[in-house]
Amino acid sequence: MAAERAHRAICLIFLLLVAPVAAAEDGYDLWLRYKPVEEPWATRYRATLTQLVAPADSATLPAAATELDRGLRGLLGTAPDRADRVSRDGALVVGTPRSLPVLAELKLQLPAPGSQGYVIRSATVDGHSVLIVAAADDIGVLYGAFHLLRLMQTRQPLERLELREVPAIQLRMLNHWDNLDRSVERGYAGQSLWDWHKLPDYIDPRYIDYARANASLGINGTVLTNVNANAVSLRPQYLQKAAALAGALRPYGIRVFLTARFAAPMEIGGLRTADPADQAVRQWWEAKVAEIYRYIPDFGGLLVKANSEGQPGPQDYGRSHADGANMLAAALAPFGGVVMWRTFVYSNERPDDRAKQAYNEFVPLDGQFRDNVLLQVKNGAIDFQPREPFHPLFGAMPRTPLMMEVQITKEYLGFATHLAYLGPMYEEVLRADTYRRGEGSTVAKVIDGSLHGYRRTGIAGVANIGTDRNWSGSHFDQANWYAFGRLAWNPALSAENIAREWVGMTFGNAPTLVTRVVEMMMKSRQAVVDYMTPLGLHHLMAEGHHYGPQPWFGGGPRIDWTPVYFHRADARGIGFDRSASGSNAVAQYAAPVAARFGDLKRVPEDYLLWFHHVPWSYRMQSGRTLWDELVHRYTRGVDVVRDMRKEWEELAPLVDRERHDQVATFLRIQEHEALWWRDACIAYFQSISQRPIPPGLQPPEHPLDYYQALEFPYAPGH
Ligand code: GCV
Repeated sequence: MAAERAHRAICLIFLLLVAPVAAAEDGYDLWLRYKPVEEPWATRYRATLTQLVAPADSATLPAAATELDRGLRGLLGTAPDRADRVSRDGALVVGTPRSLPVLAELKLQLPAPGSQGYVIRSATVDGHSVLIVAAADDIGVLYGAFHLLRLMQTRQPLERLELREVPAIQLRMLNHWDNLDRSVERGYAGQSLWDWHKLPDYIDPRYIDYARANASLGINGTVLTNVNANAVSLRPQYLQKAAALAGALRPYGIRVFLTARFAAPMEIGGLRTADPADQAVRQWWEAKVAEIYRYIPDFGGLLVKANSEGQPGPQDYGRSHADGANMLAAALAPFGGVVMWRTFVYSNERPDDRAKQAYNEFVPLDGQFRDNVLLQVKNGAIDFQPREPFHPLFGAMPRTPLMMEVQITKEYLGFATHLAYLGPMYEEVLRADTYRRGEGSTVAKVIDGSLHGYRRTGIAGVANIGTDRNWSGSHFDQANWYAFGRLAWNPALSAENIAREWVGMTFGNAPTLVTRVVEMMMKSRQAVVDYMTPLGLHHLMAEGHHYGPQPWFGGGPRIDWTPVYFHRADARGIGFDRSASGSNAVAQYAAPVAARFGDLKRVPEDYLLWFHHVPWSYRMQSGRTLWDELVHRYTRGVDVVRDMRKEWEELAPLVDRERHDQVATFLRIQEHEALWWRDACIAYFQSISQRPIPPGLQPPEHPLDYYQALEFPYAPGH
């Protein structure tokens, strides 16, 4: 340990001597900074990129050529000469066989048209060795151009390349929970990017940079409006505005989607019902959808939250979710649009475990949806908690395409200030094994369609993007947007490699910097789990705004919105019994998974209190009692944040001052809040367990009533 520290210190001193002093940056450029490449890479790259042959005869190809020009200019100081045909070794040839006939002659075996894939490979053209970025469709060329730039930004060799990329998932979506008044539900990065008031006339240049960032990851769809939908967004005035946004995003391969408020036929259509069985309602939607397509010919479709948390839906009329979804799907089908129908439904009135309700509601409907409907399922059965076991719906609906929804915004992981890299969380759920078709039936295989042969596939991330100069509210939260996009393209990528890429592109490629920042990132999400909701605890956050801990809260309008409903702590123990002796939610999983989760001895400790009510005296794998382990985990979480602060301080010479300062300040906030979470939760649970703080660990700084008295009436994100 000491030797490792000494080695790190020596590396750091060495870097201090050789590293150029980083100039201040505000984070606006995201991972597309294109800062000058150092030697020997610069010379090497220049030799491989002597000429740019990139015809620009469509809307998207110029975007690719412009990005390459911009990127190469930044990375290499000058962009290679533009030419119509290859005349030198080292030409970069970029296009489709249609735009560049020489690419057709090369018989490149490009990914199929419509697949959005591309190749990057070395070849010989007219006797010259060249580098080719080619695709069957223009959008593949743009994706390939970004890939090439990424290789350079992360200092990868360009010689003898043979890359072929095809996205694993068709719809790679951002969901903006943005309201028409520019507030953002659970958004912590300023206002909504969409300046509805100035649209359609004013196209903020940020829309283009937003599109570039998304295209660099392969994100190809955006839902502009909140799932808690406002029917006004479907009025012509707003459709015109959405059309202007669609026009700005189109060259970057991003299609626009909207949310549909189920009661819109009543609220803006003057009808007396929104019953999907009513002919007038069906006609209203048909006309509305046709109208949308007049404004936005390549409109993607509608995302719907229905009969959930107060939103209207088909059940208001005694109809099923399938009836509601199919009505909209029928209207969209002639235009090629899809319905993404959310499965996030639960009812307070139903006495059943909230975790079971989506499965109970939707599994009986498997096979009843039209073929342009996808069900959008959250990663876990409750609600984007710091750690949830995978949603039991994955694998349980073989005849209905399920897409996955994750949060990129950190509603439950510390808003914008806490450093929590979500790559490992996404990876965890994607790799989770549903066992629905034997071992290896991972969630990734469900959503990429390979497990059940889905014809349509999708994944959605609830965006963390706003008007903040750095887009995401904090520099490190950009990594979550990045990781989501990269995994949406290829769910098999590793979160750690993605972090490495991102750090290189965002902060720089100095090996010490990359290694140490990646280490911080990789432990950061587990730290949040530990100081907020260790051992499978969940939903302990404050009511309403969700800022900070409130495990004692048991009031409010709905029991299933209260922490006491979820942790069930009593004198005997703590945890939600979802085993066969409790709500039996485990039975919703395939038998091998149910057997593991349902058995106190076999359940992974990370999910222990999610599935079991466990005595305080229960002996854990560490040999400690459950109570002692709980206090240890809470403490461990805070300790990791303290370590991250120290590590970040040591990296100051390698990061520009402006970004370093902000991260350092946010880490200070995080340490303070992590301690608050720890102490408040321990103080409360101790009042129930009546057990002493384990020797060597600090008791909470304040008595329980101090934490209970804290109020945050204007906490953001409502
Ligand atoms: C859009 C959670 C959030 C809500 C959100 C809801 C959903 O309950 O707190 O703000 O509403 O999830 O996903 O629909």
